[in-house]
Amino acid sequence: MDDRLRGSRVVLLAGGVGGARMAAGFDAVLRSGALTIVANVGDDERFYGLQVCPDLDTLLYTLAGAVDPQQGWGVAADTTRVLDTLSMLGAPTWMKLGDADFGLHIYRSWRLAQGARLTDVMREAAQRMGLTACLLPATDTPTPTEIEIDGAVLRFQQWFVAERAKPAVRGLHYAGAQEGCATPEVMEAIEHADLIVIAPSNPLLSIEPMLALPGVRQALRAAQAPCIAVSPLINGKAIKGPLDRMLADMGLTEGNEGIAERYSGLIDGLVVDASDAGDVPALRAGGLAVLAARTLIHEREHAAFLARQLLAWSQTLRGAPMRCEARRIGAAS
Ligand code: FO1
Repeated sequence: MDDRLRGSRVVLLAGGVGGARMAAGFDAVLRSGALTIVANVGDDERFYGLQVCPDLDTLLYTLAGAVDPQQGWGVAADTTRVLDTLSMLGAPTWMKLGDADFGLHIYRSWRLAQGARLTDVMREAAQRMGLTACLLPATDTPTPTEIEIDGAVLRFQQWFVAERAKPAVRGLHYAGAQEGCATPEVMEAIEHADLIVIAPSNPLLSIEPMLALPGVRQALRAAQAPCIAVSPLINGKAIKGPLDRMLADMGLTEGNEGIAERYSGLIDGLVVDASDAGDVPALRAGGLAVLAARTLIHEREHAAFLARQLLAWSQTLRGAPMRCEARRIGAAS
C-alpha cells in the first residue's frame, strides 16, 4: 500500500462486533496512532453497581487480541465463577459477564467513582492492553438507548440480551443525548481526520445514538475529509442481529437504500457487499458514490484487505464536487 495512505488519520464510528472487526482491519494497515475509533455508548448499562460498556469493551478486546472469537464479544476462554456465585445468591444473571471481563468493569467503576472521565479510563485501559489506536467513547455522559415496544420501554441490554431482541421495536429514544455532548477529543478527531468511516454496524442502534449528540452531524458535514459508510447488509440482510426486523417493524426503508437513507447528507460514498452489487445502479442514480466489495469480515487479513480498499477508494472521492453538493443538500434538510 502507498506509504502515504498508512499515515492517513482515519476516524471510525463504530458499534460492537461489526465495528470491532472493521477497526481491526484499519489497525493492521495504518501507522501507529493514525486510527481513532469513536464508540457508541448507548448500550452501556449498570450491573451489580458496575458500569459495563459493551461496545467500547468489544473494541478494546478485539484490538488487544483478547476477544472471544466465537461470540465476538467478551474475553476469550473466560470463566464464570463470579456469575455462578451471583446466581447462587439469587441475583439475575442474564447478561453473561465473564470473570476477566468483571475485572475491567470493576476498574472502570472504581476510576469513575474517583471522578475520572470515561474517556480517561478507556485511554488507561487501552494503553495497558497495548492498543496503538485511540479508542474514544462518543460521550462521557450517560446516554442510554431506550427501546419502545408494545406497552413498555426497555433499556437496550434488557431488550437485546434478556428479551433476545424479540419484541417488535415501535420506537427508539437516545435518552439524554440531546442534553449531552460529544467529548472535545471526538470533535477534534473528526475535524482533523483524513477519512471518516462509518463501520458496518447497525445504524439505528450503534451509529445514530452518536449522531444524536448535539454537534456531531454538523461536525461530520463540516469535516474536510470524505465520509464513507460500510453497509452492514450482506445479500440485503443483516448477517446477525435485529436490523432487518427493526427496519420493517419501524416502517423504515429496507435494504441498502434504507442504509443510504439513514446516512443521507452525511456520507460521500457507500460500500456495499459484492453480493449486493445489483443495488449499485439505483444507489448511484441517487447521487451517491458506491463501491461493491467483499465486506463480510471473518479474519483479520480480510479486514486489512478491506481497509486498504477503502483507503484507496476514498482517494477518488476527495474533492469530488458531488460530495460537496450532497453535503450541501443534506445540510439544508
Ligand atoms: N450479548 C448477548 O447476546 N448475550 C450476553 O449475555 C452478552 C453479554 C455481554 C457481556 C459483556 C459485553 O461486553 C457484551 C455482551 N454481549 C452479550 C454483547 C452485547 O450485548 C452486544 O454486543 C452489544 O451491546 C450490541 O452491540
